[in-house]
Order: sequence, then C-alpha cells, then structure tokens
Amino acid sequence: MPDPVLPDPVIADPVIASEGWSVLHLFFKVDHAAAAELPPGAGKDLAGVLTALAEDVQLHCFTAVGHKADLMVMALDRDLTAVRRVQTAIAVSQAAPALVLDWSYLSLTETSEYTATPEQYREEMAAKGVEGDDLERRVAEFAERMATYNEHKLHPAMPAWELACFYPMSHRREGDDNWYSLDFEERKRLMHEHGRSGRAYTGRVLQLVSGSTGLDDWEWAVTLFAHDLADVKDIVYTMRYDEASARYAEFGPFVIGMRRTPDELVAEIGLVPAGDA
Ligand code: 76R
Repeated sequence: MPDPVLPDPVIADPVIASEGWSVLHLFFKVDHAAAAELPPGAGKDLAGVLTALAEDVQLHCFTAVGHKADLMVMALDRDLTAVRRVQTAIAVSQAAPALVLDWSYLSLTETSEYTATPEQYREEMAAKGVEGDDLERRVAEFAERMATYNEHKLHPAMPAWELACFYPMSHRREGDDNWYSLDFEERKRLMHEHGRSGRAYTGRVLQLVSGSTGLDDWEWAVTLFAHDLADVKDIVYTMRYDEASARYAEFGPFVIGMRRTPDELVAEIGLVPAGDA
C-alpha cells in the first residue's frame, strides 16, 4: 500500500543533525475565493492529511488570529526530511488550491551554553564549604537534573496546551549594545537573570527556544505555550525589563494561535463549506 500522505514513492535519505531536532513553523493564509471553488470534501481531506502526519512527526496545529496567518503548523522531528514532508503533504492536499504558504520558520532545538556543568557546580559547592559524601551526592543529583533538563531541551515533547505564541528574535549588535562582544561571564549573568524571571511563569507558560542562526532570518524561534492569553502578554512584557531583552534583543512579528484538532481547524478557517460537514 502506498503511503496516502506521501505523493512520491521515492523516499529521500534522512537528514539528521548531530545535535537537536528540526523545528518547522508553517504559516498559511486561506484564499477564500479559491476555497469557494474547492471540491466537496477538500477540507476533510486536509484534516485527514494532518491527522496522518501527526502519526509520523510531532505536530501542533493552531488557528492563527489576524492577518498574518490563518493556519499555523509546528512540526518537530529529528529528521529534516520528515518536517519537509509536512510542507509537501499540505501543499498537495485537496485543499491546497485555497492555501497560501505565506511564511515559515526553521530552527533547531539546542541546549544552553550558559548552564553550569557538574564540574562547575562541584567547584561552586566546594567554595561554599560542602565536602565529602554530601558534596558527591549533591553533584550527582545536579548532574542528573541537568541531564533531564538538556534531554527535554533537545528532544521536547511539547504538551497540548491551548494557546501558542510564536515570534523570532535576535540578539542586538549595535554600538555599545552588542551581545556578541560581551564576555562569557557577563552573558551568563544576563541569562541567569533572564531564567529567574522566566521561572516565575512555571506551570503557566512553557517555552521552546530553538536556534536559527544560519538557518533562518533571525537567531532564535520563540514558541510559547500557555493556557491563558493574559499570561502570554504578561511574560513578554515582564521579560522586556530583563537586561538581556531590554538592551540586547530585537523581535520579529508575533503570531498567536489557538490549538485545534484537524477537524475543528479546517472548519474554523473556512475550508469546509456549509453542508459539507
Ligand atoms: O539560568 C537559567 O536557568 C536560564 C535558563 C534559560 C536559558 C539559558 C532560559 C529560561 N532561557 C534561556 C535562553 Mn529563555 N526565553 C526567551 C524568550 O520575549 C523575550 O524577551 C525573549 C523571548 C522568552 C519569553 C523566554 C522564556 N531564552 C534563552 C535564549 C538563548 C540565549 C542565548 O543562548 O544567547 C533566548 C533567545 C531566550 C528567549 N526562558 C527561560 C523563558 C522562560 C519562561 C524560562 C524559565 C523556564 C525554563 O527554564 O524553561
């Protein structure tokens, strides 16, 4: 049986980065004149394609709000060809004549260069007078905690929270406000301050910050998941006061999405004509 999602029986070699998963955000607009001409069942076909894709890659589908997009799809996979398949499968679905791929963003998950290593932690604890078995136990616990943290950073299983906020950002390189000419210790201090203010949102905002230097037009993709739209506004506002953001960050466009099942999604964005439900 040919795979219904793949238009082409030729399977290309996987493209797997030595570290990190590929993250592709796709932003589609609906051409409503073309949508009116779609054959019956075209919206349903797209919903079926999205459902089938979700078996293959980690897929998050949102109805986007406002003129920037109607449909926001985020796909994560260790294989770049798998996230590319998402793009093709939507482009050849029966609803494709009414969908315009208007923007996209490619990034790669990463760990932070600013988190302490177990050796650094050992030195820090030793300097505080911790020694012997107590020191060994604390270092072992720290190493385990960091391994889990980094595993989640590199291979995130993002939960199905209701709201998404996507925006790209870069560090500023302007006159005295050049992040890349700061020394490592200063950048680390700024990132720790940033982390402290972010952790106030634990349980309310989940962040995926994936690196895109050399991959797309900005340096990071920021994807926030939340339950409450007010928390999105609050965290972004609050972080503007962190020195790392106030002095050293530039932001691209923001897109807000509401998580939907494929069936809800195609109806909400106008791809299922009345009587075709
Ligand atoms: O000390 C620490 O624990 C810091 C952990 C941490 C790092 C290294 C962290 C925590 N972030 C890190 C790195 Mn973040 N983050 C953003 C944005 O809108 C804005 O002002 C900026 C967009 C948000 C909302 C956010 C949220 N973070 C980064 C980097 C890479 C910098 C580099 O490598 O140079 C960027 C671009 C960035 C941007 N961050 C957190 C959060 C939240 C909520 C946390 C705490 C929760 C957690 O650790 O998961």
